[in-house]
Amino acid sequence: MNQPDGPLRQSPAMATLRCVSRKRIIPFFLLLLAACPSDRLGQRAMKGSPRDLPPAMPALPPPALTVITELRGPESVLYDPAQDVYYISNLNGGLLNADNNGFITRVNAQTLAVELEWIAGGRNGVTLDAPKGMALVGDSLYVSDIAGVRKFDRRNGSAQGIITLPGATLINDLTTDGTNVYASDTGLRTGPGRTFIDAGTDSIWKIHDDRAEKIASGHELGHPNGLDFIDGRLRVVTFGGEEVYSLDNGRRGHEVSLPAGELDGITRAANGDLLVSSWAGHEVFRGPEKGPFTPILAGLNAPADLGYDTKRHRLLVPHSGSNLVTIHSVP
Ligand SMILES: [Ca+2]
Ligand SMILES: [Ca+2]
Repeated sequence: MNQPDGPLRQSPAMATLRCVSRKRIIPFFLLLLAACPSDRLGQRAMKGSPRDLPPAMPALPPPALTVITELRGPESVLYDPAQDVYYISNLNGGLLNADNNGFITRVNAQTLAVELEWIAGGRNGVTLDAPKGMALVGDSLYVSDIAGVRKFDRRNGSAQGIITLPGATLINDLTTDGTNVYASDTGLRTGPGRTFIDAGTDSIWKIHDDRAEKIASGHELGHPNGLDFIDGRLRVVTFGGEEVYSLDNGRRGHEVSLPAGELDGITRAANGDLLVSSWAGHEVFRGPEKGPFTPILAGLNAPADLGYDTKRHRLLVPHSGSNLVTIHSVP
């Protein structure tokens, strides 16, 4: 989800990102250099080799390989392995504004060339207001858009229609089991300033053959946000809490708590660890399915729906409050 533009938190990493973000793509070696604090470099020089570092030294967070700028409220990043591209959904305005100015950015995963408005509301017969979560099934890219899910041709971006979810307020994330698409309704409206108001519509939907069916509802869902389908079970993260739970027969099943809440995105690393973003913690956490979770990135401004490049083992992080996507090597 997106916040209005505001000052970046002054973590060293984010200050670095901002000061070098003139171009849309930043050569990764600059960020690698900038991400190594000078005292750390000095310590290595004094000791002679990294092998001599004290064993208790905490691991460095993964530096950004690349920063993509000029985005507008990036909510979600999705890797398409068939075409080897990243899609980035851009709200371009409020979470619930029907302004037809949302757009989808496409990034070549090999060259990192950016096509900023690959799909754009108001062009080529496309309507797109506030795009958020995305999923791929067959030749289609599904994109959540306030109270509906729009379909586009994943190869050329042409519009393929909309699936409405009656009574939904804030359709947020999408995922798929390969056949069906699942959608979360976070059940929130935006209030004054940066607040949210309970809309009472928390729910999980299943879309099959372009028809939507509500498979869970109620406040017990905890304002569901990010979704992922793992080992035959749907996993849900709560924006209203600190939990990741499995949805079993429409109810919360096994769950695990994280160190901070307002959870948004969920994806998996190459070894199966879960990667979860937290607005309240300004962090991305990593951990095995049963926990514990530890932060691997910090100082993030509204980190939203994470993506993962399964070919290159890269974590794709939308900083929705800072109009950036950063890409990190996370094996
Ligand atoms: Ca918009
Ligand atoms: Ca989300």
